[in-house]
Parts: sequence; structure tokens; C-alpha cells
Amino acid sequence: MKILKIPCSCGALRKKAGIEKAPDAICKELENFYLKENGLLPILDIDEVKIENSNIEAANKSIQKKIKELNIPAIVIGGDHSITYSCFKSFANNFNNPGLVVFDAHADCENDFRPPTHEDYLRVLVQEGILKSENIILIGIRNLHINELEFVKKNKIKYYSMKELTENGRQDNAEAIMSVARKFDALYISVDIDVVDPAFAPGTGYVEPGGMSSRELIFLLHKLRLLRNFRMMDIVEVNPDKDISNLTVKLAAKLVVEMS
Ligand SMILES: [Mn+2]
Repeated sequence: MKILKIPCSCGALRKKAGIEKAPDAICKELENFYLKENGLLPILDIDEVKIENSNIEAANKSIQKKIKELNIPAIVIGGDHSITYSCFKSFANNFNNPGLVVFDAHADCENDFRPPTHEDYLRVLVQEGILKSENIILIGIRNLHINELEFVKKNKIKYYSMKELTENGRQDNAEAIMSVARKFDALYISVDIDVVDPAFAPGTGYVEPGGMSSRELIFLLHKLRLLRNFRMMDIVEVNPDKDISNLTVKLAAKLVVEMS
């Protein structure tokens, strides 16, 4: 599996310091995993995008150029969540009906900044016509701004809040999510690590209590990995400077291994 490091923090507004260290920190942890849980050996081919973190436009350009040339399937290690804008934009060029499954405590549709930040990359993807709103599934939502709730409802974006996920059985959740995701001609998965409860993943900018366990996330990712249309994933918003005992970095590394 191709692994692409994107040490970008320029879309993170006031919470940026430290996010750019995540790709190296996560890749260092990869060495500590032997076999995947399915018994297969992870084969990882690591590459990097050089990022100038003082210039978001230049960073977006570099990311889009690299993704265009990238052999997929691939896993991207960010970086703040704004990189999903550039990654998905380049990715979407190659397909007729690409879809995005997002694991995140937030909907990232709050504002409408151009270039988009990590608070509104999803809204901009929809508003620029790059991603159809019916081809989005948000999972793990638990802190929506009123603007976001309105946007999500108006655009009929499917979302599974933490509350709903908890009330329904995990198998039912997985089947409902997969029945939509398998219809895309190419599946892109974006994992904001804050979807996981801060007890498991404290190393991130916006900690949100009441999230999923690492195992609940891995359960759903294992299911999605089985879909034939899986093409790309990113892991974003890990901040090694805010981490405790490297827990969040290690979890991100495990996700890379399991999805490879
Ligand atoms: Mn988030």
C-alpha cells in the first residue's frame, strides 16, 4: 500500500502548532506492528509531499499535484483536515461518482473560507460541486454548530451521530453504512482522529468527550476495507505535541497498518 505523508498544518487556524509532526511520528510507530489482525503482512511504501506551512495556497497546489500522480489505493497521513479538500479534489477527477465516508466528531461545514480550512473543507467540496452531498456519510458526529446542522439538513447529508451509533447495534450500523458506501464508484475514507473518545486519543486539537472507542472505529474500518471500491483513506488531526504516552500516534499507526 502506498503511504503518503502530508505534514500540513496551515489549514488549522489557531490550533496548528504540532500537527505537522504527525506524519513522521506515526510512521515511526509503524515499525512496532508485525502482522495485521487478519494475519497478513503489511507492506508499506512511504512517500511524502513537501509542504510550505506558511502558504496554504502553495500547500494545496503541492498536495493536488502529488495526488494526481499517486498510485492508488493509498493512505494519506496528515496534517490538519483541510488536506482532505485537496486530496479529494484530485482524487475525484479520476471517477464519475466518488463518495466520501468521514469519521469525525464535527461536520466541518461551519464556514465558507476559500481556501478552505479544517473547519469547512467539506462544505467547500460540496459548494464547488466536487462532491455530491448524497455521496457523503458522516460518522461519529457529536458537536454540531447550528450553521452545520442547517447545512447538513438542507443538503440531505447522511450522518450517524454518536448517539445514534450507540443506540443501534454495531452490526446494523456497519450494514447501513456499507449499503450506501458500496454504491460509489470509488470510496474515499477520511478519519479525523477526534472521532475517537479523548480517553483513547487525547492528542488532537479539539477534544470531544463521548466518542467511539478505538475498537469501534477499527470494527467499522475493517468492514469498509472489505468493499471492492475502497481506493483511498486519510488520517488527520493527530497532534503529537498534545498526546499522552503516544497513545494517539500509536492508534493512528495501527489504523494505517489495518487499512493497508
Ligand atoms: Mn473534527
